[in-house]
Amino acid sequence: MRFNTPYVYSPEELKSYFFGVYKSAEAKSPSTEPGLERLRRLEAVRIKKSARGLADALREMAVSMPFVNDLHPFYRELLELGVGIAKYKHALGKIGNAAVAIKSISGEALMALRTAYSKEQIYRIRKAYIARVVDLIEDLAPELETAKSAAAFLRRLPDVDPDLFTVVVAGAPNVGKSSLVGCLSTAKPKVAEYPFTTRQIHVGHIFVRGDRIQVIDTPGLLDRPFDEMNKIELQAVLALRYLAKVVVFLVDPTHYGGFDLSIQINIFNSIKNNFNIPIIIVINKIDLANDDDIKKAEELFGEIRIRISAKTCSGVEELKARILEDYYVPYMLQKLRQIRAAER
Ligand SMILES: Nc1nc2c(ncn2[C@@H]2O[C@H](COP(=O)(O)OP(=O)(O)OP(=O)(O)O)[C@@H](O)[C@H]2O)c(=O)[nH]1
Ligand SMILES: [Mg+2]
Repeated sequence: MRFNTPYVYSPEELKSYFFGVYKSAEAKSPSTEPGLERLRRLEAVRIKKSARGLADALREMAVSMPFVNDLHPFYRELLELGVGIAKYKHALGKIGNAAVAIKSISGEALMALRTAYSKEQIYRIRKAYIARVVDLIEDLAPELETAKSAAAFLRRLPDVDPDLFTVVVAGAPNVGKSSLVGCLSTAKPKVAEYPFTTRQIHVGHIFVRGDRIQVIDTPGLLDRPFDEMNKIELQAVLALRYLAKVVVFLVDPTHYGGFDLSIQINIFNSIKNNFNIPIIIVINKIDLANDDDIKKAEELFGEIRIRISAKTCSGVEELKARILEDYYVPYMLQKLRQIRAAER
């Protein structure tokens, strides 16, 4: 899902927009009208137009941002991680309320204007109106800042469709997850010889006759409890919790990746014990691993039937076939059965 977020103005931009509308407003009055009436009429038009313009801009910002309750839990939790839901709601609420407050400020000014009996009094009303509006805009600075960073954050989020059948590739850092996702799907994520290369979720697709399977590359997981994970690791956890229909757990049996098999098995056990999702264990870097490495990994992880090299993509076709035959097709058949049963 791609988020359309509005342009979020800074306090300075809002002020200059407000003054621009205020100054450009004109009022037609008959040439016979006395000066005081002419001034009153002009001032009333300026107040009305500037207040309406500002209120519309504020309301538009507040209502064009995604509503938290409409978000899929995956995106809701990402927003919680990246911005904080309470902070987000508070900011949009305050911006929306400011739109209402502008109307009452202008209403009061217009009321006072009606009974003003001198030019000086009209100038005082104008000054007080402008000062209150400027205060209100300046008071919104932290909330506008939050809304601006939330909009940027939402625009950067991966384009995930939570309804598609999804394969999540997970494992320790540097085991070859991004390389595998590159072999398996349309995505071409960044691959590098150092750990923590992938810092956010990346999405690719496998096209199967008229349908798509979503493949998700995740940041590497470390062997530690969920409550000690950083925001980057937690994105992998969210993909597992909300999107995965099957997990490809990638194991690096060599010493080159930098994460020992004892660490990798703990990460595997943590996924197995905390998520109720089928896991395919895949052993990677077989072009580099020696027989001893592979034997050790097999003993530790139990029956490993798929060995690949994500560097050359060898063995990946077999993995793809397993995903399709063992998980995707049964899942789709089950879904079809449910639809038929519901129609009966
Ligand atoms: N020889 C060999 N190298 C591999 C293989 N798979 C990945 N690599 C190398 O291992 C390094 C890490 O690969 P990535 O695909 O970036 O690993 P990752 O798991 O996505 O790493 P993070 O995103 O940092 O967690 C790169 O230098 C890859 O070229 C493989 O099958 N054989
Ligand atoms: Mg990676």
